[in-house]
Parts: sequence; structure tokens; C-alpha cells
Amino acid sequence: MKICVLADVHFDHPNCYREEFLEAISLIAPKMDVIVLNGDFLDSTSNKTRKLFEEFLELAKKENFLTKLFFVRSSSHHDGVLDEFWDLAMNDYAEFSTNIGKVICIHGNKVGLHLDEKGSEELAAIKAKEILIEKGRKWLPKITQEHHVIFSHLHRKFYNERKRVYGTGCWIPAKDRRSEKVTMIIDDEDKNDTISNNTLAQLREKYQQKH
Ligand SMILES: [Mn+2]
Repeated sequence: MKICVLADVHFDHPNCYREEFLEAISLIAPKMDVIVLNGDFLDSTSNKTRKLFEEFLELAKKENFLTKLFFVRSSSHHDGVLDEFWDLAMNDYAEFSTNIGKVICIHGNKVGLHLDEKGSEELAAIKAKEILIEKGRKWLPKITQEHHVIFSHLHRKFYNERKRVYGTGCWIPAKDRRSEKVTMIIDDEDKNDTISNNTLAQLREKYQQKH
């Protein structure tokens, strides 16, 4: 199974790297089974946002990946417009059973993921996973150590294979530029590179049609 996770796109944000995002999604889409947009796909709830979103859906339809899209909701503040598009595949999380175990994608704000003063994004995410294992949430499946948990929201790329906790980047300017324009790909049949964070250059290398 091939799953792609893109998050914190903030598609209608004036500083969104929209062209690069569209290039990334167009490059990988033909090879993916599912494309998870893990929250904060949109930034505001204006009419302009609605129009841009409709344009994105048109493009997805034209390029035949509309049915591969799965939207994970973040907050009504950012993703409110999504609720008007009731025919899209959407939920507050996305869970998959793969050859490497269960994978769950959540937008961190929904489970209280935040950065405390001293902590790092990665530590905060590890802690958030531990709390989920301990206490759970009514609206979430039961989460165990074995789950690979993919958190968005902090706009920070990290990768902790041992703890099975991962952070996605964002498509607007970030504190650390290495967290910008990152595409996470899970390919449970690729033994060498099962979960990878890819820059646009790496995507071009891997997925561009060779002529
Ligand atoms: Mn965000």
C-alpha cells in the first residue's frame, strides 16, 4: 500500500508555496493508493478560499486523483470550508492497516499537541502519543505503542522510527526551512525506505516520467 501524507498546506494563504505543492501532488498522485491531506489544508473561510478550493478539486478531477484524496479535519477556523463539501472523503483522523502495522494520521490540535516552553516538537509529539495510548479519545480508535502516529499542526518535520512518531512539514514559510515543502510517503512494500520524508527535488528524481 502506498500512502502519501501532505499537511498544513494552508492553500489559500498568501505565502503558500502553491505551485510547488501542486507540482508535488501531481507528481506522486499516479503512484499512490491514497493521499491524506492531514489538516489545515485551507487557511481561512473566505469566498476567495472557497473558490481556490473548488479550483483545486477541479484540477484533482482532471488529473484523476480526486478519489484518492482523504481530508483530515483540523479546526473550523482553518478547515471550516471543507464541511460544505460533504461528498469528499473526510474525517477527524485517517487510519490504515499496512504491512508495517497500523498507521494513524491526526492533526495535532485535536489531541492537545502543543509546544511547551522548553520542549521540542518531537518530544511534544512523543508525549502526545503516550497520552493517547493511556487515555484515548472517544472519537479515535484505540491507539497502541505499535501504531505509527503521524502528527501535523506543529509545522515541523521529524521522524522517530523507534517511538513510531512522525511530524509532517508545511507548505508556508516555517521556522526551520527544512520543514517546508515536505511530502511523506509510506510504502509498506519498500523494505529500504518504508516511511520517507521527501523534498520536491527527491520527488522529481523518484516520480518524474523519464523520457
Ligand atoms: Mn497549520
